[in-house]
Amino acid sequence: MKSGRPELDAPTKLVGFFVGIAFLFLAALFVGDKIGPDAQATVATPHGGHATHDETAEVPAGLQATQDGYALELEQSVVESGPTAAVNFTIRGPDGAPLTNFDDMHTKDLHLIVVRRDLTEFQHVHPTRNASGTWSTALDLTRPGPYRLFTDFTPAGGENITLGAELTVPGDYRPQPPSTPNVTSRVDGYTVTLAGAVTAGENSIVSLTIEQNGREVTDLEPYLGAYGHLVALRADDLAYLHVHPEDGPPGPTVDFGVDAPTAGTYALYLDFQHGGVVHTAAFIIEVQEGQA
Ligand SMILES: [Cu+2]
Repeated sequence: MKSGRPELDAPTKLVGFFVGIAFLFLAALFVGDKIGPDAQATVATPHGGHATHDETAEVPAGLQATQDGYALELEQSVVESGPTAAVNFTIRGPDGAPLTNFDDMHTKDLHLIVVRRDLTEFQHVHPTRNASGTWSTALDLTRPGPYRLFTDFTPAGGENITLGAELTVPGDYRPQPPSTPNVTSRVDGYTVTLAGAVTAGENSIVSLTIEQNGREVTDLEPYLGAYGHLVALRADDLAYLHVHPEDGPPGPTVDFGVDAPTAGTYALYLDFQHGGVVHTAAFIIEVQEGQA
């Protein structure tokens, strides 16, 4: 005669085992259902907030040499210092062939923006493309150092895209200390004043007022289809922002819509044409945190 706790017979143990497995399986399904899609849908942003998956998928422009099947290939990533340094590159399309069909953007097929890493050199040029799809230009690379090149273009029938690539000019590089914010820029006898706060995550309007010898300039000449062209870069990583010129008179004030993805320090470069010459005014601004 047995005493104490009765032992289960073998079939009962087996049933218990299968019930247990089934329970674990269901529990796993339940947990997976709870954390799976939600965990994917919510991704932490660099500043600790949360955004939907779709929003974080939109990486700022200019940080990649390859994006959406398009690739920027520099013929040389090291170029000797000089005032008219030859730079050649190719944009390859999703089929791997050099891209030769572009949609006109601000009157050009492609805009090449060149900055030195310490933000003290800026060039905006329009290279020429040969029949095989190779783009060529001459850059003023007198000052050695690391440079970033941005190609801003729209494939025919496609979306605007900005690819970025690194270029090094060997030599004695003495990076300038980070600039402090400035809303006044003096260039070639002009004084350009920036007004308007930029808020992260919003389309913010900045107004640039141009004076020459203390008098407001009201006869700006069209440049790239507007009375000015503005480039905005995030100082930390040289992310390239979307900037849209607003319609307005030929001075003294030109407005732009700026989309800054995050708070922090940004460099702004305004190209404007007056007296048949293109001038560039440079600014450093602090973008403020948006409403979460
Ligand atoms: Cu351009």
